[in-house]
Amino acid sequence: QLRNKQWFIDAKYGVFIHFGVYSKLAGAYDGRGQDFNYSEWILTSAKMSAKEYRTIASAFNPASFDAEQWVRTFHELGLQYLVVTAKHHDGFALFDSTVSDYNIVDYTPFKRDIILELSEACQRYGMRFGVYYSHAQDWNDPDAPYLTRMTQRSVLFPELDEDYKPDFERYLRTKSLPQVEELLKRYDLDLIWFDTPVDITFEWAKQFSDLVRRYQPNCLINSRIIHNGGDQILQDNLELFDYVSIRDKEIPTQKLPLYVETPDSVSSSFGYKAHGDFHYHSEEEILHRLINTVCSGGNLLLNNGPMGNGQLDPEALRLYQVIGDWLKVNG
Ligand code: FUL
Repeated sequence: QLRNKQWFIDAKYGVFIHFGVYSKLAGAYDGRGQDFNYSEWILTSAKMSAKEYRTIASAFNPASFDAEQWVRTFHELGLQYLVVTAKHHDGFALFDSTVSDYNIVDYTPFKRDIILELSEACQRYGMRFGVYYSHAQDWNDPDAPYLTRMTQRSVLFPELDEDYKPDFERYLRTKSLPQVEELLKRYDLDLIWFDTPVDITFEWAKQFSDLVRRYQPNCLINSRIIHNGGDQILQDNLELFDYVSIRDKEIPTQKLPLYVETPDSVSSSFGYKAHGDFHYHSEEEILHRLINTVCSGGNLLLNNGPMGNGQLDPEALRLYQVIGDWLKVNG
C-alpha cells in the first residue's frame, strides 16, 4: 500500500507554518499566558473566553502577507513541502469556509484566503502542499473536547450552564468533518496533518480518512488522526494513516518500522512568540536535529511562526538559512 508515498520519503525536509490570530498576540495577552511555551495556545494559557478571542480575531489583518514571497523563500532554502495551519485549536479557519463564518475571509478586514494563495504559490514552485487541521479540539465550539485540564469549558464559555453536556458528535458532524471536506474539495492537497485527536474513536477517525481517500486518494494522512503523538508507535489502526508524526520536537532515535516525521520548530514555540520565556535553537542544535532525524529515516518538518503582520520571522529565517547553506555543501 505505497500509494503516493514516494515523494514524502524522498522529501526529508519540509516547512511547517503556524499562523493565525494568535500570531498577533505573540505569546501574551493582558500580561498573561507568556509562561506557557506554545504561543498558539494563548487563548487557554491566558484564560481568555472564546468571545474575547473573537474580538481579537475580528481585527486580524496580516496586511504584509505575501504567499509568493513565503513560498519562494522556503523553496530557495531547500524545503521540499509546506504544511500550514488551516485551522488550529482556536477554531479560526485561514480559508474561505462556508461551514463556519469564523474564518479569515468572512470575519476579518483582511478578507483573503490564505490557504488558497499558499496552495497556488506552492504549485508555481513545484512544492508539495499540505494543511494542518485540528479535527477534535476547537476552542470556539462548546461541544468540542479538550486535551488538557488547562482548557476549561467554563472559562471559554462562561455563558453556558454549569451542567452543560457537550455533544462531541454534533461538533464533528456540523463543523469538523464538513470543513475537512471543504478543504479537500477546494485545494490540491499532498497531505493532511490532523492533530490532538483527544477522544476521537476509530469509527470517527475512519470517517475522516474515508473522506480524504474519496476526494483525494493520493493525499497522505498522518497518524495523529487517531493517535496523539508519542510512544504508542504504532502498529494499531494502520489503515487510517500513511505515516507517523511523532511527539512534538522529538528526534527519532532509530529506524522505525513506518514512515516517520517529526514536527520540530526553530524555537520553543510553534506560533510566533515575542513575550515571556522562550528561546530559538542554536545553529548547531538545528543542524544536529536535521541530521539526526534524516539519518534515522525520518522527515524533519521544521516549523516557524510568521508574525501577526504577515511577515516571516527574521530570526527563524536566519536558522533556515544556516540549514540551506549546509545543504548546498552537504546536500
Ligand atoms: C501539538 C499542538 O497542540 C501544538 O500547538 C502544535 O500544533 C504541535 C505541532 O502539535 O500537539
